[in-house]
Amino acid sequence: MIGALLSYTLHAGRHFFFQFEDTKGLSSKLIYVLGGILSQVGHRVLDPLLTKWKRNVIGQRAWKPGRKKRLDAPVAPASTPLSSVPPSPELGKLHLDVEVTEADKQEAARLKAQANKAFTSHDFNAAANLYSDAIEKNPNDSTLWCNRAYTRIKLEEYGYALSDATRAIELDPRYVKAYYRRATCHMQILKPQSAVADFKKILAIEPNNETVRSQMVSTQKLIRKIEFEKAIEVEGEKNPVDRCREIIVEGGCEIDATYAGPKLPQENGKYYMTAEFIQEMIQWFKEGKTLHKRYAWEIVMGAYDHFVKEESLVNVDIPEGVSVDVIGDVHGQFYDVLHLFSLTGPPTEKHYLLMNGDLVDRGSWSIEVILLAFAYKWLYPKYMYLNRGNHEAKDMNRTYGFEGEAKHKHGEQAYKLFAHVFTTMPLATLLHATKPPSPKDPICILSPEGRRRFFVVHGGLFSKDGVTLDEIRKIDRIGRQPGQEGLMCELLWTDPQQAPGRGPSKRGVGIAFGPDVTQRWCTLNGVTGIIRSHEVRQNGYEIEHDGLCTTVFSAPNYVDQSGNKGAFIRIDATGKRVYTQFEASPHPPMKPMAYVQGGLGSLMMA
Ligand SMILES: [Mn+2]
Repeated sequence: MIGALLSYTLHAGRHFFFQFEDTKGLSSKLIYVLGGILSQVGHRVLDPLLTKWKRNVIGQRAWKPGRKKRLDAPVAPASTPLSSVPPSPELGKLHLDVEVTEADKQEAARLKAQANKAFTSHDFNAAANLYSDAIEKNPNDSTLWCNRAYTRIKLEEYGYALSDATRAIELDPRYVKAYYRRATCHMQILKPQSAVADFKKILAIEPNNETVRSQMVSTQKLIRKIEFEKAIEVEGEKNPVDRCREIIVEGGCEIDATYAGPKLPQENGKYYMTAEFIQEMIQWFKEGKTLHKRYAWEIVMGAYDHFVKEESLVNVDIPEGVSVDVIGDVHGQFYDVLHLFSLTGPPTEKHYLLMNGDLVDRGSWSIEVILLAFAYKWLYPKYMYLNRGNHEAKDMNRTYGFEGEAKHKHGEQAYKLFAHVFTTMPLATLLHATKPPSPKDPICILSPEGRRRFFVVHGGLFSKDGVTLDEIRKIDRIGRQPGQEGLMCELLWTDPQQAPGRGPSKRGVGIAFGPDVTQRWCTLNGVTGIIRSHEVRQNGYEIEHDGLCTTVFSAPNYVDQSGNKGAFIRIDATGKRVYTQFEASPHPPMKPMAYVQGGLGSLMMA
């Protein structure tokens, strides 16, 4: 125990010294060097002890979310999430003086070449596995760690990637690319201050690296902006919906004569939505044009009026003769959404649509996608449903493009309106079959009325057992951001894992939940299965946790490089599920994240 504490203190100490180094000056440099030496000694002496202690005392005990997470720390084998990527080997095996035979070095080099090839052909899962095999053979090679970090960035496993990049830096403290990868991870998990620290390290090694210098300056600007916005929030700004209505009453947002796009009809001085307008709007969008700002506001407020009436968990019955299509992340891929809607059909009284969050960010037609979805919500509130995703959130929109795009296309106030209305979107939807399952169907968990029902949510389940549907229904969501913990954060952020129990998140936010967690939760709540999105799946969908947890993802060839299919799930009145896959559609030549502010798009695309 004492050993563990000491090692931890030294580790923390070194982090402190690393921070210290950023504030120039000889004395701090000296302290930093001393800190480094102390920490290395500490690691060498204490780590074997620590590892031993962990094996003996902790054994196979599962990781618990309450325990402090250390992204760069080793994790006991039973606690690591089995995602697409195997976990990092334990720290105990990774001392810097590991003896590697010539034969192992050669084998590692061979595996690395294969991994590089897989990476180039965008098979990131295969690449990550091959780098892991190479690391097994030669854990002293910092390039293997750095390359695997990059691969894991591509897989959006930023928590894992951060730990790999840190390892590469430990092996080679002058490894510029490793600092760059780590800075990327820090940006992705919304820790720009830490990214700046890494940029500074790079500039200390390469003072003439202008790309990094300009990225650092942009990031520092971003930090100031975040602080400025926080200050305003504290002062308490008016609800953006009320503010927009005020501006409209004051005549501050009228349609000018030069506007040549589709026009919303009016009755008694109030705009209303029609199916014809939606068709004209789609056509207008395909011509690369934007709606008048006023119409954008009206559509967002039209959807808002329905969202605010919905509970945080929405109940939707599927009557006889009706089906519901569940759609996963679409991430601003408007041309794929048009293709998808041609497969699902529009929402009607016989056919509902449920979009399961992450409609915006990444793709550069996020405005087109969200306005289309909101227009349908306004027109058909009982046939069109939307759940909030982790990207319907301010901090994500700032980083992943939607904020920049919304301001570019419709201005500052429109973005504020979107940001607020996102907080009114429900967090989950419970789809109830109204007919009993056929006696021939396999036995499954049923509702108290003996019907199949599905819990549809963007991320997944919780860091604790026993959460009831009622608790979810009562979550106070309006005006709130998901944050870093709590039920709302977990609904929007968590991922399933193959190993039982719970594990740390590969993303660095939320947790991972195992098949037993899903089983217990579904049994407790009489839920036949969870349908969630949030993660790319090569086939567009994947049935996991013994059929109780299904992932559906609807952005084919995600960010123009994942090569995955998209899918949607159709559910009928008996709760039968049918899966449909689709391929990516061509789109005009515009890159994902084109609107990320301050020229940070290239960094975020890494
Ligand atoms: Mn997501």
